[in-house]
Amino acid sequence: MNYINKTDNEVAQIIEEELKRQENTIELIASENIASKAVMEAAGTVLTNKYAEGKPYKRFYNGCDFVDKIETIAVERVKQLFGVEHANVQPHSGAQANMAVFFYALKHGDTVLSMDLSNGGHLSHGSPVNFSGMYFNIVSYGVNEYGEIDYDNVEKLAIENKPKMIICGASNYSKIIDFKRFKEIADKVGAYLMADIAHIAGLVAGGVHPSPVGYADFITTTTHKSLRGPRGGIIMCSNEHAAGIDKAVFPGIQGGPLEHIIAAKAVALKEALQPDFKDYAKQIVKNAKALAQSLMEENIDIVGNGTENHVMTIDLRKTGKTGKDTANLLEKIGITANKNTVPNDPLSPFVTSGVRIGTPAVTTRGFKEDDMIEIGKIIASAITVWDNEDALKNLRERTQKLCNKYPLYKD
Ligand code: DSN
Repeated sequence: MNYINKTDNEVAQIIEEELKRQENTIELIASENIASKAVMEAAGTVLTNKYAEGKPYKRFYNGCDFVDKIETIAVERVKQLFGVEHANVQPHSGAQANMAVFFYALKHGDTVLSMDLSNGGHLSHGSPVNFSGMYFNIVSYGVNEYGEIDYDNVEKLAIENKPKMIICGASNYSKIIDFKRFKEIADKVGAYLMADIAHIAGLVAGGVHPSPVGYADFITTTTHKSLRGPRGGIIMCSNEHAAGIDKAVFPGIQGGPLEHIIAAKAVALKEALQPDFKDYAKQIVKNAKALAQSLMEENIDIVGNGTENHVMTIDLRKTGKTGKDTANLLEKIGITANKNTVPNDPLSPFVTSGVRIGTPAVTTRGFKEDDMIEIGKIIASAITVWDNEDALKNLRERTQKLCNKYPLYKD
């Protein structure tokens, strides 16, 4: 921070405050993680100075020798980690990765079958307020009261609506996704299958969630969730679609790639290729199961009665509390999470009856099952004591104790 301090003390101080917030908070936002110092170092390098429109060794600018090497390493590592034929590491985000697939695979007005946002889907899978919902004909599937995809219903909707593309993969889904079943449905109606594995990419890489490779025509992901890299996106596909996907990313929807972020992606991918990343992925799931169990033992409902991956949704309906108020309350006692709708939520997405929680970030920090049991008890107590300031103070002390036990960064 030496340089920022000298140039812009105002911003430097706010970054310091954010660091303290992260150090002193239990991060349960299911889509967040804690990137390594190596990843952050790569993101903060001279590579930010470089324009490199185009693909490695086929650029529109000179001076790309070194960014070519770095981008090639990143691509090769994606191929190795996920076992895919082709990867494009240039998408600036998961939404951009999804947009590029839409741009390549579809024409304006084509029909897409995807999971509804309020049932766990993503904004860029067809929400009416997103480009995907504005320019394409979206047919949605949801989850049943147990929080599970009803595959028979997906098949029925596919047969009725003949989509050009089916999207699987979610922002809030706590069950294993049956990619094979999705592929069978897509084949039945001649649709492309896109799997957005942004949330579960680290679990797929670590071997604790089945892979969509071999089933999905296009696989998109972010790099900053369970994969634990810098903020960004990746698209994977077979060689058949490689040239078209690359063209859709550039010049289709993006200009110059962020080569400093691509370097950080390469570093994160190297970390994910190490044997201990498999242990990390396993621990994410163990921690999530322990947290769900602890909450349910404390009489807190969880959508689907548990989780099979890294994420779950607290169902607050019987408590009379809203997701919005509960997430705000948790923040007060040092736990960050986000309000989220539950299946058939009677409340609006701005209020909600649920809170989504997940374990990738706390697992990076070193939390184990016993700590998750304690977090479950703290959350349940908070919902019970609600506005009892003394009791909340005591809960804040308990979350601080956990934060002190596991420093955000060890050195
Ligand atoms: N993917 C969303 C989330 O899960 O938080 C953000 O776009």
